[in-house]
Amino acid sequence: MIQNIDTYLVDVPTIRPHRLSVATMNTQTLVLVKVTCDDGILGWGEATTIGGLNYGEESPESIKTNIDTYIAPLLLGMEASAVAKAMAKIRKTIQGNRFAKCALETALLDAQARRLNVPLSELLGGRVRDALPVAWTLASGDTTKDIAEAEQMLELRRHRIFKLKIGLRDVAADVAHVLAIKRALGDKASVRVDVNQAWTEGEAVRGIAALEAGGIDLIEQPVKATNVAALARLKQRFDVAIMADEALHGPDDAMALARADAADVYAVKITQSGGLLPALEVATVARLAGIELYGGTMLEGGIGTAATAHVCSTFPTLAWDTELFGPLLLTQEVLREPLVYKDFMLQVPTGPGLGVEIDTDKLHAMRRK
Ligand code: MUC
Ligand code: MG
Repeated sequence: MIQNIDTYLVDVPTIRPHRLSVATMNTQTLVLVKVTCDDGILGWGEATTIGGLNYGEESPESIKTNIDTYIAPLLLGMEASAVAKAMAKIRKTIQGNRFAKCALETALLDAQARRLNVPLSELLGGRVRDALPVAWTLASGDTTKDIAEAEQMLELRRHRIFKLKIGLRDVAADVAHVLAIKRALGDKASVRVDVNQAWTEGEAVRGIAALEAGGIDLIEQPVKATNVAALARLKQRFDVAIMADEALHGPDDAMALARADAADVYAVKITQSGGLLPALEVATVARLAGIELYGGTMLEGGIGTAATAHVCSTFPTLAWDTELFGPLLLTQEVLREPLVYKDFMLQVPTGPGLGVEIDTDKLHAMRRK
């Protein structure tokens, strides 16, 4: 039986300011959910977002309040091992709130996989890979600093894929910044950009033409999420791969974008998809439509990052790798043992459930009171 559901907000400073077109992050607020079951098993989930309400429609505070007030009461007393029934009830009764739903589904599946003593990936169909290549985001806002940061990551053998956050400055300045970094790194690294919706279609045409000519590999969400027609025109116009991120909120969007032939690649995010099983559905739509996959992040801590790693470990192909570096951007760890990053890869945890443990003493010291 589901006995208790607790939610926590944890404010953690980032290792440096992280500049996106929609927000500059000096702190990340982790939203953590604990499900306690009457057989003594605990499950954890995460619903972290970026920049309060700057990135998405759910804020950390609204996620916590909505779970505490409206969603948790629907689940209390339900059979904890009947995860699909519990999620069906929530999905039928609660509108929107995809991040909150994702955290609850993660916690229920974590608990059930622990009960069955298997890694969570095995409840999702089974893993086909045990490690995932991980991109790093260069977003200090300074070209020289970004190049030094990239060189250091290559030296440490931590990352050889770099995503640059652009869209804050004018197109010419952003293009000059990106191409300076690409020239400095050469063939040692894959360089990609995320515009986070900042460009008009005209700016995107100019920007993408220059970036494609300069050897950039991937262009993420260049235009407004709602402007699917423009995304589709850009996809038809350019050879460089175009990726949908903010335009993709689960299986229905995956289907609509596929019908519109609007993207070469989908950034699969468990929170944006509304849960782990909807994220698998996004991946299935992509596979059937010939769209490639990328494991996306909302810069979650260890719980959400591990959950996404389990999901990505099951994809038959993962052509564009992942950006599951969230915990590495944070100055403090909430896990007892951090996730393992080595040889440019994140190791998918192998223990029961998510395969990671929360340090409860640290959590209680760090949580927002
Ligand atoms: C996004 O838009 O993809 C992912 C990496 C990063 O730095 O920000 C996120 C959000
Ligand atoms: Mg993005």
